[in-house]
Amino acid sequence: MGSSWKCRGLIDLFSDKELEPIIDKVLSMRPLDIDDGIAILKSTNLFLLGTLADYVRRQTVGENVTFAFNMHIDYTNICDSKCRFCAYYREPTDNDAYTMSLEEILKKAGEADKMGVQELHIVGALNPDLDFSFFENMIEQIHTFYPQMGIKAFTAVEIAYMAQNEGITVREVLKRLKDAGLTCMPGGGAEIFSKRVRAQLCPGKVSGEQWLEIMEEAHALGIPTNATMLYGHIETPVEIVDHLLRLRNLQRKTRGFQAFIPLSFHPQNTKLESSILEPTGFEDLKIIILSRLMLTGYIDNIKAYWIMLGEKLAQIALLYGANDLDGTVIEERITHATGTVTAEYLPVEQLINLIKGAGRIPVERTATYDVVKLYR
Ligand code: V47
Repeated sequence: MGSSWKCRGLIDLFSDKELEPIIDKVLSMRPLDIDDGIAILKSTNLFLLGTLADYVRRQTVGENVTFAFNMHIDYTNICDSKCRFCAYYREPTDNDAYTMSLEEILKKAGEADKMGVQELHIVGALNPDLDFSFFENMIEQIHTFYPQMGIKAFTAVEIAYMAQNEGITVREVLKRLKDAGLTCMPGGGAEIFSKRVRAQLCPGKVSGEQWLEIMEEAHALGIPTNATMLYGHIETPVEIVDHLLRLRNLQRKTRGFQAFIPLSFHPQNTKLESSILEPTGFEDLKIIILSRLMLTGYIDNIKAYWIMLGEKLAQIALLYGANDLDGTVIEERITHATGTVTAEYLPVEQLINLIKGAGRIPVERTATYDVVKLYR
């Protein structure tokens, strides 16, 4: 019996007339459209949808769950953008405003190297006092001293800001960073592409269209990138599905996205604290399911980011479509600024335990998803 028939049998257990067209499309590997995405978001049949997402995950990436031994270097919290969903940014005059020097950053990279870190995740904020040579030197020196470490650095938003401040093109910025040793780019700053949402939450940031153009430019230069989506604030179901479809359209053209990371909103310590409750576990799992089902055939790696989901829900997300668990995440500051109660970092043994506990095979990966080590 084929595996889609076995899946069909399970699905019949949770029978749901409204989801029949989606079930048919998924089992025959046809792409879902905007109405399918909205129907998934409106449905409460979590077991059925989870079974479908898990089926698709098995067909596309198998039983391995990748994780990175990674360290975050959040080089500054002084930011011109002042997004309403952010708890991390500071004014230059705030007591806890900071900017790391190149020496401090190199010291951290050295510590990371000693620990066996494979991926440095370097992001910060839009700090007008930092000029392009700071970023170029940072990447160049880390790459020179620690050439074996993957450098995943700077969101599309930071890239646009560097280009604007330096008076050069985005392409020139990306090219010079790649020449300096940049391996790939994180997917931050995507938020939700909707103009309506961006006007209310982050009017100082590049538009959704500009974010996508910068990623297209990076992909054209051979820089792989990730993509994110911040959900659980003022966005509508249509805006969520539209975000995923726009990513799919670009991926069809470039094939440059290596992973998709849904980011669950944490309102604490932000301007939205008093008006918005954080997403429930049910919503978090639905977004993981939706991501797997909408992006199948386009972006294979769906990341469960335990810093935002919590370790236990991130583990369960592995049964609902996720295949990548991020990561050891040493020294993350952006989400921790919301007062989140997740651990400071997870040792490799704990990641392996979570993955094995979900019945899957842990695989340590590089920043570009090559296998470092398989833990049977
Ligand atoms: O761009 C900001 C989001 C992003 C909050 O590419 C918030 O591998 C929730 O992009 N609650 C930064 N989210 C994190 C990020 C990321 C994380 C892990 C892996 C990768 C990757 C990328 O965090 C920001 C923004 O979208 N964010 N504030 C908040 N209060």
